[in-house]
Amino acid sequence: MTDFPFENRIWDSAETAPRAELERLQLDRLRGLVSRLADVPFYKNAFAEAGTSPEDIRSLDDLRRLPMTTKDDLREHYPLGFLAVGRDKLARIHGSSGTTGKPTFVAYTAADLELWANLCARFLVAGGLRPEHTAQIAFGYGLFTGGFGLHYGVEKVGAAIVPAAAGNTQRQLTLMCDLQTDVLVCTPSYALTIAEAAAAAGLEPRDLPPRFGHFGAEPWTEDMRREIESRLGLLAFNNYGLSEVIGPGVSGECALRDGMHVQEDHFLIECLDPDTLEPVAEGEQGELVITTLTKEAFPVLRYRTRDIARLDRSPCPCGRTTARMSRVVGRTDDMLIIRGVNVFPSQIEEALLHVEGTAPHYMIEVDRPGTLDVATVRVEVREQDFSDKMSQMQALRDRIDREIQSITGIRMSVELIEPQTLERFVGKAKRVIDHRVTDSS
Ligand code: DLL
Repeated sequence: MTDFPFENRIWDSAETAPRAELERLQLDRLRGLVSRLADVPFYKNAFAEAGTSPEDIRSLDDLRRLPMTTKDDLREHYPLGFLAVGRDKLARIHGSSGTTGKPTFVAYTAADLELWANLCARFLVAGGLRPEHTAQIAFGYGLFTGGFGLHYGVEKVGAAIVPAAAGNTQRQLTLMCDLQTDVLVCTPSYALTIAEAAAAAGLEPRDLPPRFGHFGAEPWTEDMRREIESRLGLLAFNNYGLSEVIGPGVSGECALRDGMHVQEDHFLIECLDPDTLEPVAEGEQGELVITTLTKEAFPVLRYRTRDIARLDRSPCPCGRTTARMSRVVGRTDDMLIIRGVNVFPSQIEEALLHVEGTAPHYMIEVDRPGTLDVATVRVEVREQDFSDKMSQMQALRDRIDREIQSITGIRMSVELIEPQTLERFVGKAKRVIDHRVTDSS
């Protein structure tokens, strides 16, 4: 018997459909999607070039014959060249945060918004949200899909919402304590910022009302989960999504927190080698490529997410039959190649969290002063561990140095800095400065 930390509630019976039934539904929906896409100029051309037509889709394996979509394709059809319905059918337009270049826009019909709310409700309920709860949403409300996406998901479950939005951390604490919010929704890095502000205000984890946290929108590690849980005194759940696909709601953890259940009745997910674009072996790490099966306004076919993760199709004791994706270890465009070795920022985070005495606040800077790459990790020392004694600080630096080397395989220069000196984040954290890229562009 599996022990659940709380009642294992399922929002929608579709989440537990037998795999054969699910796959029949997927095939049916894929065929419908391909016919709808034949009216979108980009796909019409891509189908013609690839010589495929909707009639060619006889099994789910035929997906592999269909063309892919990239972020650049969306950019080239800026602002709304991918619309599959008339403007009169639109109910909402969101934008991708895009750190480089123009933003990309994504659109929703009323039916898409209803679907989105239900998909968010599924993972929220799986992660403990109940109608009697009050949820504090500390995501940005705006073009970013985090705020509104989670807002309507919580509303769908029937819980009360405090739409706090991101920022004003002192006020987040006041709202949390005065309104006794049960659930906190934000990015993991903002959860940490809130935890730090709570400690500075003399609040103990047990003084903080939230018992559940739903965090997503950026990579984080298992160690970071433990850190957030112990500092905020809650159970932390991971959820994943991206605006081009729908926003939050693509996948999320159940009470067992052993991978995020992908909502496969609405999204086909592939895990491919990013270089060869061939499927990786089951359980291996690869780039996630997602097809939206049911979205009306802005469907995408085989969208290359650039997110690196693993898929697990083994049954989960919670009863959901859907595949589970691992944490995202990083993005193909976040991956640093330092002296030929591939390093993800999440590996540095993992190393730092293994070393007692450092705060999980860090910045990675990469440069190439001559012909060799030099990576510097600046990391804050915890208040209580900061010391004027050179020998103590040197020993701490050596421990970090060894841990980074053992996890990444390469040496980096480690700089210890005083507590509270690095930037704090209210949305997605930005922890890498790569001068090799910025200085040459
Ligand atoms: O971040 C949607 C979202 C909002 C997801 C709120 C979860 C909660 P974008 O701004 O388009 O959309 O960014 C999408 O963020 O491709 C991943 O690289 C990253 N990401 C999202 N969730 C996770 C997660 C939203 N749980 C990009 N773990 C994605 C790791 C995540 N990375």
